[in-house]
Amino acid sequence: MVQFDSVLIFILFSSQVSAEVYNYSFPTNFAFGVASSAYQIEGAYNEDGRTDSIWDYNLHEKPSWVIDESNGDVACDSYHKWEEDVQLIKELGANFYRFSISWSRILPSAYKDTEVNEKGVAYYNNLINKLLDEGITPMVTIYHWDLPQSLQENGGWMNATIADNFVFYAKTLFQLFGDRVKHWITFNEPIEICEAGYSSDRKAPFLNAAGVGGYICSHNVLLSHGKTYREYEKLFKPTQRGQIGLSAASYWYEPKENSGLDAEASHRALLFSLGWYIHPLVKGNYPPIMIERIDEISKKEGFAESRLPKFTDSEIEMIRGSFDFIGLNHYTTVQGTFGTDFPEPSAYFDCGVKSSVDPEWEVAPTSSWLRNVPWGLRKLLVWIKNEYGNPPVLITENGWSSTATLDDTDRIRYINGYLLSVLQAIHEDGCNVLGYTHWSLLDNLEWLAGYSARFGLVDVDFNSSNKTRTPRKSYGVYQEIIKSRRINP
Ligand code: GBH
Repeated sequence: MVQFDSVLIFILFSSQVSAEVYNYSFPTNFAFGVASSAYQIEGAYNEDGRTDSIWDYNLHEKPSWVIDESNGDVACDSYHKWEEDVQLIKELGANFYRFSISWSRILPSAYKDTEVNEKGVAYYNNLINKLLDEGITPMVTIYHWDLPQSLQENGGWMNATIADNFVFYAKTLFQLFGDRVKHWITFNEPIEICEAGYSSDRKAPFLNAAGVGGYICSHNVLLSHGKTYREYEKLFKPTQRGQIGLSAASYWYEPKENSGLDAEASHRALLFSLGWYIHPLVKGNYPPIMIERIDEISKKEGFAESRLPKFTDSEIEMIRGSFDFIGLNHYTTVQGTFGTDFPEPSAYFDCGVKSSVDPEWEVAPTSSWLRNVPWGLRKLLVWIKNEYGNPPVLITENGWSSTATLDDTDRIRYINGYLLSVLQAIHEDGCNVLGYTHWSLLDNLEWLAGYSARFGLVDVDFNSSNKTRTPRKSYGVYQEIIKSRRINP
């Protein structure tokens, strides 16, 4: 049986990748990292002057938002256990650590021109300095979904004045840490911040304004990003010489049937998701197909103006080229086909593409949306290359959710497959891929899925008072990949 299984796996696998792929190695300048985010790991939610974010506020108000009614009050307790985290990253051999900074720890009053909280600053200074001491490059996400609640009370990302507050916060970080931090990501996954947070109730602040909220929020996020990039360029880059990008999330959309129609549908879905954010950064404005369709559908629905806000010419100039690298968070693949069976108004109806999955694709035991489809990453990288002129892409997240087991062979299969796919994109397709970041170092608060979906290379015992960390099998495999710079067949 074992024999039979491995033969079968070999046949399945070899239909996707050839044996030569195992001879490829990662280019010398290709970097490996691990990622986390503040609310998901830090805990200490009310310590040392930190104020509430929209996640603290909402999960305290209504714990049932989260499957197991858990929240980030303690999480992995990385606010106290950061030295252990750094040690784990060091032993792993990772080149960089991508983490996010909590806005409400640095600026408890959140708004521009308010006071910096020295204790919050000290926490990140200690972390950054320790990473550098250990030879690990710090990479900072400025905003990973934890908007200070006081700003949400003023409309959050629906209010255009948010840009000034965000730029002030970002400049505060450049001033405080930019002498040592050279890699910045303004926003993690605007589509989740906005579509999930403002068009639906899948993420805080659960605004649920379908077809409207996501577009306004995204517009303000893109303007905030562009302004931040230009301020950095003018005031900090000449001396600090760092790089700024934005991390966009995207599925790969595989045409459901091998037909021109499904290919067109899948292409359109990519423009409406990844293109929503990358198109402005590379070309200055939203994808023309988004503008056309949303304008037309809004009109039919009786809206006086398009639900998609418009950039002015000077805003287009500001946003075009506002990146040093494109951050890509990629987890999985879906199949696309045209469809109109959606509520109106909604971004789904505007896009008009239905998605499904191939039941043959291995599904993650603790995340029903996540399937192991390694070739999807390669196709997505090639799509970006063709669509946007082969910009430098840093894979800022990719990962798998296992059960709490230490023997996570499913995650190992996922990592090997996705990294082989990256090797093919580099060596066979000429894609400009700078590095790979595994999500995540530790098991952590998986938003509304609580602590059940475990994304860590390292297991965290959430029942233990000291949140005991234990490396899984996959930790050793990733360690070996980083060391050998290739995939071991
Ligand atoms: C990332 O988002 C996040 O940046 C990170 O914080 C998170 O922990 C990690 O992924 C793992 O999820 O359940 O059908 O509503 C990845 C993009 C898009 C993946 C929304 C989960 C939920 C699908 N996410 N998706 S559903």
